[in-house]
Amino acid sequence: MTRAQKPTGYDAEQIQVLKGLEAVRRRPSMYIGSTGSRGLHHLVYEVVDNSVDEALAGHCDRIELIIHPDDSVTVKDNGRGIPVDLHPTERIPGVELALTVLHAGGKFDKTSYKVSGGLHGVGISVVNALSERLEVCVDRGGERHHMAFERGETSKKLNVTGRAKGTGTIVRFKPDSRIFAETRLDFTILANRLRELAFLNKGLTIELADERPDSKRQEAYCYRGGLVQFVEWLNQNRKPLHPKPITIETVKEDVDIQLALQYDAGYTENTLTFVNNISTHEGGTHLTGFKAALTRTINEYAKKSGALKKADFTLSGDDVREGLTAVLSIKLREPQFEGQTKTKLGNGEVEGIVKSVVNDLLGTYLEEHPPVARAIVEKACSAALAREAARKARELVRKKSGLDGGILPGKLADCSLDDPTLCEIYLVEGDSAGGSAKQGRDRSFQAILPLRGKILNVQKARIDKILSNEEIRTIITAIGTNVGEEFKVEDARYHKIIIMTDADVDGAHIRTLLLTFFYKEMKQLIDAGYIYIAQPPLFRVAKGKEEYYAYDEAERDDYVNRLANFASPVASSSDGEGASEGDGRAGGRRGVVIQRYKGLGEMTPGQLWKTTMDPATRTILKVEMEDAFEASQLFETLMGDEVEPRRKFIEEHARFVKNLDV
Ligand code: 0RA
Repeated sequence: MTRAQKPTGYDAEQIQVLKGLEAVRRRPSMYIGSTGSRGLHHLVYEVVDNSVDEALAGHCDRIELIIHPDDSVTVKDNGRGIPVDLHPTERIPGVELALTVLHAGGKFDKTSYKVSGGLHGVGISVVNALSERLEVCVDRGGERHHMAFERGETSKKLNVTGRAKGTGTIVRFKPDSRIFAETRLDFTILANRLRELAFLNKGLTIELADERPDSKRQEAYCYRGGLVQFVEWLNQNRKPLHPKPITIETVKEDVDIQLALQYDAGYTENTLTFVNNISTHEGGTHLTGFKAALTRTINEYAKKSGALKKADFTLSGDDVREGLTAVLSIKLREPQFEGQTKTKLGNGEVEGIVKSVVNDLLGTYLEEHPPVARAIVEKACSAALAREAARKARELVRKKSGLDGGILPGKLADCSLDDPTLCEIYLVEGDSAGGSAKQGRDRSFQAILPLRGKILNVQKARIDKILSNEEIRTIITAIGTNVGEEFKVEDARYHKIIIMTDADVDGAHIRTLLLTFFYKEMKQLIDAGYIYIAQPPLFRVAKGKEEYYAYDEAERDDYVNRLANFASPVASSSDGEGASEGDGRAGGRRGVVIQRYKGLGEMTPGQLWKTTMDPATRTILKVEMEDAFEASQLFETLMGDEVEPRRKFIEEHARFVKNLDV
């Protein structure tokens, strides 16, 4: 709307206002993304962001949140307070303007770092429009001012309710249950974002109190160390290569740049980037500049220090980011957000600015800290060597594979059919179980590959090491797809790859390792639904010629009771071993025999077929990868240095396999 058309009377102004907020109520998703949980929490972020803007402008160092029992939220800050005087051209109080006019937030103050675009920064009026009720208190000029709204419409005009000591703003709002299907806020979701904000804004105190009776709790975040503490927090479960994160803080051409980074002994990269406190998941020009500078600076140091003298290669970006945890947070005046989810920074000028700053300051840092620099360069060089070795190993696998005219592994008992859609391969733990499986199988469509326990050693290895492991190479060759860049899902020789391990800790270990390997190097096999886990029984319960196989203790006890002709139930001891057997086999109650299978090898070929391999009667679990992010987190746990989370994961292993009857 141009100036000339703009209505000038107060009433006309009000009509425009109501139209604006009505538009928000009619199509809330346009403004807050969704009316689900994300949108609901977004309302809180919107209000908090306004307080953080005050902090960024240097006028606020404390923000308090309260989640009330009625699902309303209070956000309180000690900033300057939203202006209460009449706006010179709009002729309504500033606070009313901010709460009733779309995008009015920036109209007062163009000097601070404000957000434009993205989901954030839509303005506090959107929160008002989507709240059953909203109340605002402003302490300013020695007075407390109050105003209230219902579904965006003024219910109590601005008035002075008393005296005020300092300055600040309190906003309390209750998300509208007519708009949001669920109005219950999640403490953890809010806590994570508020903690992140506290890391990103050094020295800012953020308190969160939950006053709902069923989830009463309180947390406070304040980090004097800012991003350094953020990186330390991210790295809490890792082994750092150098004791303190490297940090850069500067302002160049009006762009505030903060960076903290630390390397650990692992192989994964974890770089988080933010623009004006908003996470830029999709990266953008700031990330590009940072990566370019990191690669350049480390290569330069490596050359100067002589580490790369003999080697005739340069360190790649992947090499210098192996084991890196970094947080890059920049603030600038007019960010442009692009990409699918508007989380990619588009401002072209930022790339060069970040690049030159990181080049300069990281270069200086490395010069001044030779031990840290050496550790990083060494790490990157070893990553480069590993990458080269991995390439060669993959080549080797390719050359040895059937496709290149090579031979299939000698240990593989292949099936006779050629059609991969009909064929299955069992990866079987141990030679003895492998032998039973070979004898018990239907050789027309079932192939057997026995594995030895050795592969356990590669659990924490890099890919070149993994590929130098013979068992792994045998698996790859048998499956026929190759790995890494040469992987081709259409070359799979079997459309069911069934992991069959003992039901003990070693078995779980081997299964975990194989899944980790498939996840890292042959992910598409999981996507394609080709990976399965066999379900051998744990018990055989028999009386005379009648026999049953049980897959857990409860089932075992059922069968025992059935066979004992409904005699008194068999007592279960607390270790879960149940009935009366000693070392696995014993005469139970009234002639009932319970056999506990300690390993697959204890089953006869006939039993193995009947219980675990016959498609007509077996159960196999398909390995699913519904949520790649969560999966990678789980695998991170498995591959990481900490033992405890890994042990826990193995115990809860069933979480990422889904029951599927085939
Ligand atoms: C516009 C201008 C000024 C402050 C604010 C808005 C402001 C908004 C919110 C929202 C929550 N807390 C807030 N605190 C401040 C600056 C006014 C001045 O110059 O004093």
